[in-house]
Amino acid sequence: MPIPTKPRLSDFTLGPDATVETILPLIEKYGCCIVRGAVSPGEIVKMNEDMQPHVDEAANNSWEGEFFSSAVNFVDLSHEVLDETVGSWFGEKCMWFHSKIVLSESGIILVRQGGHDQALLRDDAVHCNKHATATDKWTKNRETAVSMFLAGSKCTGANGASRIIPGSHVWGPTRVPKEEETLYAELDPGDCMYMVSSLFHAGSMNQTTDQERYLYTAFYTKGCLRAEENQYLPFPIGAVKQYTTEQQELSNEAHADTYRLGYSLNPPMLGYVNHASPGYLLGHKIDMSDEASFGKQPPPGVVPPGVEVSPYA
Ligand SMILES: O=C(O)CCC(=O)C(=O)O
Ligand SMILES: [Fe+2]
Repeated sequence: MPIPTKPRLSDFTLGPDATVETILPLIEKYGCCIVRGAVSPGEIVKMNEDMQPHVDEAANNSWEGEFFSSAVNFVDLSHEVLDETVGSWFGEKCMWFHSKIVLSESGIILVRQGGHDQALLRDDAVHCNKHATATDKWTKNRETAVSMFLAGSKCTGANGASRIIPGSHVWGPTRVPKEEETLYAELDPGDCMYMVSSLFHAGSMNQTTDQERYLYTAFYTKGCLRAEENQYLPFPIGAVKQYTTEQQELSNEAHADTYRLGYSLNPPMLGYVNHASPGYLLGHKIDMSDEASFGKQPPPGVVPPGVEVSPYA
């Protein structure tokens, strides 16, 4: 059902005893759900301590903690929304393929003082999820990913809490996200927000002078959103380098062979390594703006989607 008035956070907030059964109806209606106290304060303190050296270094983001120990709902919810079974004819016999989630991304988003509001976006644009039509009733097959934002610090409108547009997961391609439709997802440490990747949201400016906004993030995507043959594990990077040309000019075409092996970005950042194109591991000079196509004009004949007006305005 479309949402007639602007929702409040409390409309899609649950306590620590939330289960997939109680979370899912809120995801259906709002595209997101906040679980208060999903992770205990003690665990958050320990996670923050463990991460601090890595944050200080800001280079190597790997961390071997038990990230999901309390927030188990996230794994179950992701299975629930994203796992898929397809029946396909093999001659006259129907074969069934069961696809299960894979971890798509994990990290920390730390917003320090200053910065600026990020533009409202749908994360699933990376998977070319077009949402060709708006719908009154959300269904799982609209989604390519599910994310969780776990607060490592207090997240407030002042210090850069994420902005979200509850209900925007059912919008079609012509509906333009407006700032007046957003809510700040205000969280205390240990609170967790689950979100489907069709939901409009954005990071926000930290207007405080003495606080950092600290968010642990993780995404699951469909197990079928990858190449059929794994091109990365069997081939050591030294072998892949053999395919690279000696050309050093700033031309991404020069590396077309290894791009096709997956050592490249799908716009804007799908397939990144350490926030860069994997081509850097092969010693390529990368023109990120070219490869990631940020701000590029559409090709001739492709028109931007039309514009629909917000009912809240
Ligand atoms: O920093 C945030 O609050 C959210 C950022 C985000 O979701 C994004 O960059 O897609
Ligand atoms: Fe995002």
